[in-house]
Amino acid sequence: MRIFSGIQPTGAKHFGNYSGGFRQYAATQELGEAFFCVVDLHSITVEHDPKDLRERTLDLAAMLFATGLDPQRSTVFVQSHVTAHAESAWLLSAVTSYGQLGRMTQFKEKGERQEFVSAGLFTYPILMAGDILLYRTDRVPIGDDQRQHLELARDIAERFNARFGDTFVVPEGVYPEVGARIMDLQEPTKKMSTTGGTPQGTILMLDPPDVIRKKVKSAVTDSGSEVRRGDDKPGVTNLIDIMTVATGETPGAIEVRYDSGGYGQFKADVAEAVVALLEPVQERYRELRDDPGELQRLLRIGADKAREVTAPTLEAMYERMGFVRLR
Ligand code: AQP
Repeated sequence: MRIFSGIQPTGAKHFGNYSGGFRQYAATQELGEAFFCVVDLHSITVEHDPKDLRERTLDLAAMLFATGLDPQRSTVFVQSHVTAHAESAWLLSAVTSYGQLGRMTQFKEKGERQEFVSAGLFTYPILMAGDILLYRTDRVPIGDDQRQHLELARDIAERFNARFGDTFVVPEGVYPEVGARIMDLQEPTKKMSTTGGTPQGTILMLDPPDVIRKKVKSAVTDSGSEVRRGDDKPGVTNLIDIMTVATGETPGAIEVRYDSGGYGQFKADVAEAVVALLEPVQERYRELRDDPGELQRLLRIGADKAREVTAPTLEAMYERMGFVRLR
């Protein structure tokens, strides 16, 4: 079984990315042949600083290993090192509907927040479809916010297969049972996010313990004092989900434990659970981030493997679409 997922080197990564991304990557790498990609080409769809992109790309690569990706098991690489990604996006644009792209929620939401809305922000899901389809991917571990883009990738695969012959596997999304959408601590009806969230409501992967404690302590909770999940309790539901992600306990077990205890102790324990999870990750991250030679070495191995695997798929796309190939 083939597994693929990508993560953007935009901004500082947060606990939502951990829940829908990093931890799922580490878990799914056990299930088959896994590819995880730092999707730097996606990061230029909103305004970016070149120096920042360079640093963030290496930061994120280090974070992928620090959160448990094993270079012996998984192929970890940077998207722009494998030119098949950009090429496939152009070819797939021929089988992508303009109307469907315009209905993408992320485009609408991010577009509203930008002064300059780039064409890349609009065509981004085609690049993402190429990322996934090039690997003939069976499973894509992602968070709930990427569901619509994955559906689009499936439509693109089906349309290409129908028009040009069976080329792509139609991939399935893998979403966590709990924590597929971690919410902003200050605005628990909005997802925790790099570009759209509140700074105080976003737990960063590299936040020091005291900052994490402060953010969790000041999280917005709901009226009443029961610790239980429910549509009427978005703030508490989110904190229970965060604790579930951090400890591996079930939400039910957490509800029972804090049954009538009020929010104070509960919040303090959620914060400690997150600190206990992230402290060792931060330590491994620093070690690797301080060793750029080793990072380069690992990323080169990943890029070589990714090029090798994607070359036949890209070649089949060109062939089937009617391009003359040099022999
Ligand atoms: N709040 C979230 N809860 C659960 N999963 C989430 N993901 C993102 N936010 C949450 C998942 O993290 C993975 C990597 O995301 P990304 O960095 O590639 O892209 P993104 O979805 O654009 O991330 P952000 O940080 O939320 O940025 P904004 O809001 O600016 O777009 C993906 O699998 C994603 O589902």
